[in-house]
Amino acid sequence: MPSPGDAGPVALDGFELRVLHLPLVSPFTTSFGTETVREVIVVRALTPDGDGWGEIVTQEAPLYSSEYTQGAWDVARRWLIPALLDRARLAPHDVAETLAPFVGHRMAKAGLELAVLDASLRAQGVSLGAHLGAVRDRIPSGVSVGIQSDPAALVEAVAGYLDEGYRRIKIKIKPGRDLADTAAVRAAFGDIPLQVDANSAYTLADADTLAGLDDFGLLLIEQPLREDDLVDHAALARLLRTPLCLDESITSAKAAADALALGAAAIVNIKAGRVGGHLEAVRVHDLCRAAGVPVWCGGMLETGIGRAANAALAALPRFTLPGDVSASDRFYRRDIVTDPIVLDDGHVRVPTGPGIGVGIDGGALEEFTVAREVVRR
Ligand code: OSB
Ligand code: MG
Repeated sequence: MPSPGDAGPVALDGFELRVLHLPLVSPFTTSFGTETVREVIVVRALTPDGDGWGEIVTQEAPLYSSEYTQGAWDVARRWLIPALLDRARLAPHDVAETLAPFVGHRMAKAGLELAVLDASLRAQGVSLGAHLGAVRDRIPSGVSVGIQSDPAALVEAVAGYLDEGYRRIKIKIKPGRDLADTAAVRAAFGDIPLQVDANSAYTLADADTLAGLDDFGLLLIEQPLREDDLVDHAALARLLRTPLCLDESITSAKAAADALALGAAAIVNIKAGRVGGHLEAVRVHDLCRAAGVPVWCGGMLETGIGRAANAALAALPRFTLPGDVSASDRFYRRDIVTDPIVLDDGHVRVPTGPGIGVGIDGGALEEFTVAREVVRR
């Protein structure tokens, strides 16, 4: 059922998919591995009234989630896109429902939905921020810092980001690289807004180590346990003073409601890709807002396309903590948009142009494309 705020339908001629390889300015190491190149899928919705752009935020390997580039590529071209092209006209709010019979593959669905949403909003001259309910024109910017060779190198990396003006530091941790790394950052920089992200690297048996993090006055501990471990997260939460925040576990608004009901999270990281799209992300936001739970906007090393869309999402009212919406140059020397997001006084601007509000740099897009396919109706 359409509601008054819904974006109008588009006539879909087809979709273009591209796999991009973007070199990172420095390696990014998490508990699940090191990346030096960002592999990502860019989606272009083709309509008679203009193109729309989206990004499928999968990574090359299924290490953060079960989704990965070639799986997303296959399910998009074999199943998801044909289902969307079956509809003569399609409104953005009908994308998720049309794709609902296909289990999982939320990042692939989110990238397709964003492309349709962008095409629709560009045709209507409405910005994504305005459409989603943004209440700010700029947002405070946090940065996610990968695991470095040792705590001294981590301190040096964090110093650089603080100098640039980032308003909140998140450091990645894993077993053996947790307490000393966190202590080093606290000792070097005092009372800065600081949080840690474990990307599911621990079990409940590590509760004593994780309780050791209570000494550092962190804003939160992000996803210490596995994606499915909601009950264990709830048990862990009772053993810690530091608030637990879930990332991987929050795969939908329903999953968020369940996590909150269980006491598995006091704070929620919202990523549109992980929950199947920006419209579902707004539903996660709305239910957290109703429950009095703070949220912040996570990131997946997005290109300028997904980064612009993240900035729009992060401008909603309950995004009260700085998110991982950093400047494009934190990851990339050259972006694929004409107006990459920059850091200004520790903030990033919420785009105001139609749709995601950024233009595509065709030359850069070509430079980084390693595979391309067009699926037409
Ligand atoms: O867990 O938040 C995460 C990057 C890839 C996969 C998972 C995560 C991350 C980050 C980087 O932390 C966030 C960013 O885009 O800046
Ligand atoms: Mg995370």
